[in-house]
Amino acid sequence: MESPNKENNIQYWSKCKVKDLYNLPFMDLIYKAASIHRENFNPNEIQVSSLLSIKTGGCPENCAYCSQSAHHKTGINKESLMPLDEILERAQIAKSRGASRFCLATAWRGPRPRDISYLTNIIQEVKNLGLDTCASFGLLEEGMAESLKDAGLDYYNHNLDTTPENYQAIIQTRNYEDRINTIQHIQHAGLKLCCGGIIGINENEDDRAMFIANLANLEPQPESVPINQLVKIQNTPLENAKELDWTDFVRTIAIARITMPKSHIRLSAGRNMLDEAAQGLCFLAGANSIFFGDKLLTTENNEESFDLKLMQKLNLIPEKPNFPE
Ligand code: DTB
Ligand code: SF4
Repeated sequence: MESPNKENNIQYWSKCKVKDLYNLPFMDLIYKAASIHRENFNPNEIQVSSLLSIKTGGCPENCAYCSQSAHHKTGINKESLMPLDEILERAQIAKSRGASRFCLATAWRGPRPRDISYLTNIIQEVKNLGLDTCASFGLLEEGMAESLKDAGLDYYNHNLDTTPENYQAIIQTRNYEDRINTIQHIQHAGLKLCCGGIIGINENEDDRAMFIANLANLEPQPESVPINQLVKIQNTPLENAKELDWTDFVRTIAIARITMPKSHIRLSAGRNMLDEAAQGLCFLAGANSIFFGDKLLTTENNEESFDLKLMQKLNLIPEKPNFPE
């Protein structure tokens, strides 16, 4: 069961405690999560991020859910790095549509030392547009997180992906400890951590509870928590994964909100598989961040016009961007 961490009074979340939450009657769970949400945030505000793949396809990693792995024949081809002016054009458009954060992603295992200088240049230029920046560049070697931080990077996205127990079933080209090492580099460099993972990958309720408990037990807790639902991609090992019921998605959001009360919980990939009402329920259950834009990395997102209408119907307003004074 839960016990306070003596050093800094942070609550430790055991699997059984999180599972008890997960199994609460649905209405009780949503009510609890919504109450915690409004104690910590304005429930009518939503943080808006925009995502761009700046280096697509041909990834040497073999994540079983991914369209960009060179190990699966998905039809997504290896492209070269997107030119800076195109990246900036996309960032400018995202900003004009209300995004406060621009997330740059690359399909590779991690940057090579010689990649750092052009990555830091991209970060500086995007930051100069008045956007918060987030990078999802994979595993980081010693010193890289500091260089990115010095360039003005605000967030680094590095997911726990799934549980340590389930890790090798989903990804064989790296291990859970590799992820933890990079997370430590990110936090030691003073970068904000964006860390979540993916559900709907044949995990069970125990795995979901453990996955959220592991996120909640990170110290400090991640500032941003993307919860992704599997988008089934043809010719990947998970193309026939068992269906995730929408209530399980909402329950996962709710337990993330309860266990990480001060984090932004992001409805990430697979959001467009939920209808308007289910997305609304996720916001009630504590989700307060979205990816906005018709496309994620390679898969479809909610269309912008759909999201604008949804936000209007639910009276949700974008959280103010953090522009420098
Ligand atoms: C995260 O957890 N979700 C984003 C971001 N981090 C980089 C990626 C979503 C990708 C969805 C699949 C695709 O579009 O290819
Ligand atoms: Fe590569 Fe990321 Fe896809 Fe894994 S999820 S195969 S690391 S692009």
